Amino acid sequence: MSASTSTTRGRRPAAALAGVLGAATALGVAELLAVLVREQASPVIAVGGLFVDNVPAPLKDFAIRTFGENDKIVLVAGIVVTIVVLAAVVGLLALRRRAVGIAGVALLGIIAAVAAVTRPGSGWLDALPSLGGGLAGVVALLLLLRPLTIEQDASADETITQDPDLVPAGARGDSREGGAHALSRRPGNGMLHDTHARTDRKGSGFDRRTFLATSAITAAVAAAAGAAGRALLERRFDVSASRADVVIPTPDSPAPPLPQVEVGVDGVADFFTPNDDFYRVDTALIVPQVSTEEWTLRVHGMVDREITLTFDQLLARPTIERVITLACVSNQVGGQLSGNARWIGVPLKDLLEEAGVQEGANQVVSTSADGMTIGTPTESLMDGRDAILAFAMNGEPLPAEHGFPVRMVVPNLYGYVSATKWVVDLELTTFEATDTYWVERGWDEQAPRKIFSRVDTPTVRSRPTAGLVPVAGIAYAAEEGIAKVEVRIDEGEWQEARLAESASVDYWRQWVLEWEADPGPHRISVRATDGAGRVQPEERLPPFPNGATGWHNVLVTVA
Ligand SMILES: Nc1nc2c(c(=O)[nH]1)N[C@H]1C(S)=C(S)[C@@H](COP(=O)(O)O)O[C@H]1N2
Ligand SMILES: [Mo]
Repeated sequence: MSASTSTTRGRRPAAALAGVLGAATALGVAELLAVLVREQASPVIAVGGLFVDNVPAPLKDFAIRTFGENDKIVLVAGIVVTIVVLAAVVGLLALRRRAVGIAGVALLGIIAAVAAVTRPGSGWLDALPSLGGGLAGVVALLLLLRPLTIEQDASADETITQDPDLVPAGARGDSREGGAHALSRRPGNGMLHDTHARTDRKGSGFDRRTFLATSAITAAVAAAAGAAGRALLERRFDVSASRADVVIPTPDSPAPPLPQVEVGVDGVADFFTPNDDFYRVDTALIVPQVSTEEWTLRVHGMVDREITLTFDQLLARPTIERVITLACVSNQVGGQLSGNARWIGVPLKDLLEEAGVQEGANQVVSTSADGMTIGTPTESLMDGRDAILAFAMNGEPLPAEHGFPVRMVVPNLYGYVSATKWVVDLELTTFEATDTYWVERGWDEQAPRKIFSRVDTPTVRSRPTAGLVPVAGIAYAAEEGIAKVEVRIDEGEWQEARLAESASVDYWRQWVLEWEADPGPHRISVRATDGAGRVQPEERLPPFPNGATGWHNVLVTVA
């Protein structure tokens, strides 16, 4: 047995590797083919997008909570790992039956192709990367399997028991692995065997050298195709040039000058969140790249006059500049999914008035270039609050991740019911007639923001020294604004914090309390009260289905 054992040892791991390299080739080639279509047609992105759209809300919530803004990387990594595992299994199956291997790879390619053509904004061409990649994967797998299944002399008995694939039909009955391989030597496979240069090497089922060489070449081809594809994709579909060309007009109505909005304590979130630090939440695995040249906005549905705007036409309209705080409904108690920025854009009210909103049109459904739909009460866009079709954020054109070239920003509503990025379409309709993306997934149709307060400093990790320690953070209350913030140490009395000046009810507000801290562990709690006297509730509710509630508590150890 020893001779044959040595020649066939490692065949199974090699077959698994063949599967993985086949998949790598498929993915690499697909990436290259996606250059001809669009980034979203890449199989991993298409399958990932399908997954994102179908994850149950609690899982999505868990992902945001656990991985934060890395959730997309985790998802893509998860898909790649899944593909690698499936591919290894396919490789092993293919060792026994080529047809199963071919079918396995083809099936993965077809699944990805179906995912790609059913994504928002796709066409039939979106199937090309997955199908072409799948084909390349099949070819790679077959090439890699050749040195693993070398034709042998049937009299090499020792090998026969080791290597059931090579058992001639008549000898199969007593083979260790039984009749499962009845189809393992179909003519198609035989052809590959026959053309192999070393078929006559007696007692060798595994030509290691050829396998290693083929593996190295396949891996190189896969990596080169993938890298070239990525580089070309990034070059072809990139809005930086378009973004650099945008000249932001001076707003006709600039933001009013700000009073003293900072408490001047290190560690508190800045009044303005720098664009690079601004939280990002969206379903897009690939940031949609929409240039100003191709962007248009259509306003239609229950309107008297349909409007279509180009980017230049949008900029030519009267513009306003406002500071507006944005928050995600998935923000946890004490969470970071909130940011404050200075936005410049066109008032949505003006645009809707020009279109002429018809009686009963209580919902505006906005659609993004990547197919996201968001439903906003028409009332919230018309009631005089500064709802903006924004093109600038903190003095720059919108960053691509934050919706370049144009997004919606509406004060006092959670992002998922108002803040459509890459927006291209506004349809006046009713809540009765149309459910939007998140509503279809169980989130509430209407979601005004809930009162919120957060301790930014000290933190669990900071070790303040005994004495005066500033406890500081931010607070926000929709509509009425923040009237009071109170802090409690170790379940003691609530103490009123000093508030930075309020610039508007639409912005978050900093606060600070000077705390005479004793050494040892302490628990700091915060709660806010709005202008109507409503106190932030203690009860802990999760973000689903309309936003979290509860007080933020921080444990600190004073040295
Ligand atoms: N096109 C599109 N717009 C979107 C989303 C999205 O998934 N796609 N997510 C919304 C949600 S849930 C939030 S909280 C805000 C976040 O905006 P930001 O990423 O600029 O902070 O964008 C909103 N706009
Ligand atoms: Mo959100």
